[in-house]
Amino acid sequence: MLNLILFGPPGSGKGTQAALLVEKYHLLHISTGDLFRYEIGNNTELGLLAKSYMDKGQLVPDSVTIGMMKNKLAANPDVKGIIFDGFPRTVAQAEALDVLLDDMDTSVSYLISLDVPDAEITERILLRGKTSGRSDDNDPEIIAKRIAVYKNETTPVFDYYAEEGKSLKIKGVGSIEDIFGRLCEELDTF
Ligand code: B4P
Repeated sequence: MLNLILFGPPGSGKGTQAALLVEKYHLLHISTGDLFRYEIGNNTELGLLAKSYMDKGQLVPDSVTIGMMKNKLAANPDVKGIIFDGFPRTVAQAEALDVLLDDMDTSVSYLISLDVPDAEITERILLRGKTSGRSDDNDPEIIAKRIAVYKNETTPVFDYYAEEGKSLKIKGVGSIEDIFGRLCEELDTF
């Protein structure tokens, strides 16, 4: 099974690239951000809870996020492989993911991080904010908070998988097609 963690700061293009990768490699795409937005759209209890964190640029608590991931994996037992988009975002989530995949007799194959400078990220998110309707995309202060959370809480996940020789970085700046080409080059060696 090919299990890829697509990693990188907010707005680095994880969702954009994941959509292209699932088409080419026929993998299951799991985006925790999309799962939360689905719950928010349906006004569920989980959605209301997630929104209270997302609107502030904070991470949704690990227990909630891990529980949601567990349900999603249990609902999809027979997949060829999975793209994890926006998960894990903390070391506790990474540890939980390893256990969940171990129970499925599989493991993380690779973590690929999209490397994009802060200034470009902020520009991209603000641009998306004009049409996305996402309240976390419109305010430069919230965006700065999301970037700070990424640096403090999420980058240790890169080091966590680097210890197993599974982490790599690719340049996340350029056209969407060029970045997709770089990702495919890496995945085709798997
Ligand atoms: P996410 O939904 O994961 O959002 P993201 O990091 O902003 O998006 P992504 O990197 O996928 O960017 P995209 O392709 O859209 O998270 C949102 C929030 O949910 C988090 O802040 C957190 O609160 C919560 N959450 C999610 N997962 C969690 C977890 N595991 N634990 C706790 N909380 C969690 O690209 C961004 C923009 O750039 C788009 O407009 C795109 O068109 C553009 N773009 C893409 N590639 C480009 C390129 N090459 N050049 C120019 N523009 C490009």
